[in-house]
Amino acid sequence: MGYTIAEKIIKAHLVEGEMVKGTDVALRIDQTLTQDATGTMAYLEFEAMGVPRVKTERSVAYIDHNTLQTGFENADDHRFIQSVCKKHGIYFSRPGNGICHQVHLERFSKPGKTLIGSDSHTPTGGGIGMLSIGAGGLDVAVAMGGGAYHITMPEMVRVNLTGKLQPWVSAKDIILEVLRQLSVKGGVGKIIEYGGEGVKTLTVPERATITNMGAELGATTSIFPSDEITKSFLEAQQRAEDWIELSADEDAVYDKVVDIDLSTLVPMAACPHSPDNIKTIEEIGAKEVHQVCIGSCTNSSYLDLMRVAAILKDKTVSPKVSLSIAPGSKQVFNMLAQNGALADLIAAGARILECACGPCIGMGQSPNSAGISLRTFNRNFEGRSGTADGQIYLVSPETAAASALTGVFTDPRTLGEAVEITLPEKFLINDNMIIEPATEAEMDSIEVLRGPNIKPFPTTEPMKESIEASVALKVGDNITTDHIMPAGAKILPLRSNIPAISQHCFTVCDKEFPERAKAMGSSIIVGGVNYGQGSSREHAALAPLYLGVKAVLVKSFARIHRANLINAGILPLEFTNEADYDDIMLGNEIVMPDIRKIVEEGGDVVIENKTTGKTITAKCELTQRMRDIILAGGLLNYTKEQSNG
Ligand code: MIC
Ligand code: SF4
Repeated sequence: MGYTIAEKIIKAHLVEGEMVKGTDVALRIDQTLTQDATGTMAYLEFEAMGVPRVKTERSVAYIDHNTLQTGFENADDHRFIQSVCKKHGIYFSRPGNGICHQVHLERFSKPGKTLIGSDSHTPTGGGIGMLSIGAGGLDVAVAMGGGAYHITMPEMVRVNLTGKLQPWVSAKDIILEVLRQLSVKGGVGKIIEYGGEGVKTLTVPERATITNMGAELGATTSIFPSDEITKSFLEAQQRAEDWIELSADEDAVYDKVVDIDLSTLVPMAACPHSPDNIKTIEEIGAKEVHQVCIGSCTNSSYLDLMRVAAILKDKTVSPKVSLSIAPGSKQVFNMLAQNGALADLIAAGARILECACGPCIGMGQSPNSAGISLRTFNRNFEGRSGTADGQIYLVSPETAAASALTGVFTDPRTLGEAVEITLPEKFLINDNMIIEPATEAEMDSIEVLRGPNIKPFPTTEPMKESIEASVALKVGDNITTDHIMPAGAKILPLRSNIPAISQHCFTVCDKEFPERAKAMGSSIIVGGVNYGQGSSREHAALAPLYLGVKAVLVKSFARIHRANLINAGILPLEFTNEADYDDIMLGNEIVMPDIRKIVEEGGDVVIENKTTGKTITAKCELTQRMRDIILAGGLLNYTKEQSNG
């Protein structure tokens, strides 16, 4: 039996377990990446582990999320990360150098290698044939220390691409079609692999748009083969030596196959408030548009922005629209500046932002109230833009640019002859914004610089014999990490300060939650299906932990968030019988007798509801390692226990 692309990489990196679906496998990690919003915590955790120098082939820290610097907090975080990197062997990408996934793709990604990153869009690297997985900061810290990364061996889905995209239809429309077919939970527990003749029609940045937004499927990761197209991209980045060929065996076995004929696709949008709420631009009709934002790790490559510049050239943005553009990296920005495309964007009236996440994470550019905003981004969760009633549509750069000109939803196919942009034979290479770490001889003399906003990682205790708690919150289906731990310009600066950030936990759903949970002392949260979808932010577990949450009881979980709960020592429970969700209410007092023993030995968890008198059971399917982590009170305690023997 042959192997899929992902199986080949997993096999070559397997340090524990066997490639049996649904079982725990531990992988050797070649590269890690962090960004600043999750990075401070990850490096505090790394420091707490006491490893002097990273043991990976390449670890890189990016500053791209918190670049507004409305107070001292972000700048302090940047300084802290820069000094930690210098000391411990990590490359540091300075603010202004670009969005982590775009820069990593350009400068560091390697086909056939493994990468974990403390950001859910790390799978962008799958566009170059790298097994790239989003994880919590603590998992990344452990990997930097040389520890393996554990995942449940996923199922394999093949997306078979045939044909060729019509003019004006874009890679974004391909992933929107996959989301339409599979939904935001369709990828949970799966790796999505792209194959078929249609793959040869897509460049690496286009493939990366698709794997990036595979995060919205809930997938473990997505991956493309590494072929001649990958080779020419790496050659153009002057990294020809990093290329290897990689493809699935003819007789590789997939659990599911999805067929997409590229020639049948049309321009689409993900409508408010979910990335899988797909309509064609034609179906939406000539609806008014108030704002257009082009950029983010999904669509800010050289190709994307050159196409936008060609559409906007010699025209003016509609007076009804505010158009902002954030190039994905300094490489892209610089190339646009040198070839004149930047001048075309400026002349058309685009508001040029720095190379960073910016509006994607609510750092500025919030739309007007009830404003309709077309964005080339990957997430349109309610409130994420910073405007509670903002209506966010996710579209391709072509649709975004066409609509910016007209002021209404515009199918780019109405623009006439398509613009032909090809990848350059040589990208502009200038890594002067990437700072190398100190040598081993110098590292001891480097001082780590901390600011007053940087508070230590919360301490946790080993699990108690039984849990007595109250229900502090009951929420519905598809709760995102933006509900649990909102971001945006006001809250993001508190990412290094768990006591302060926890005051904002779940406030978009229920303003009283933080105070109530604290007053209860020991509490649980009840939720529906796909709880915790979206970001990898471990703050969505650490803030509840700080507020006294002991367990989260839901119908089903999203992968990274579940792992983050376990890493924080919070028990992830799933209703054995989903109908029991209806009977458990806010304020109910519950007991989980002998919970420590159940976690140790396995089996269903018994939950006695003292308020209603009803007893229900919940599933707690954990691997042995996960059990040990929960019993120890989280991954940090567990890792320390392990290294103390
Ligand atoms: C996001 O897109 O939600 C983020 C901000 O990049 C997060 C990480 C974070 O919350 O810091 C992600 O996707 O993991
Ligand atoms: Fe940044 Fe947005 Fe990408 Fe997250 S999704 S890494 S916030 S650009």
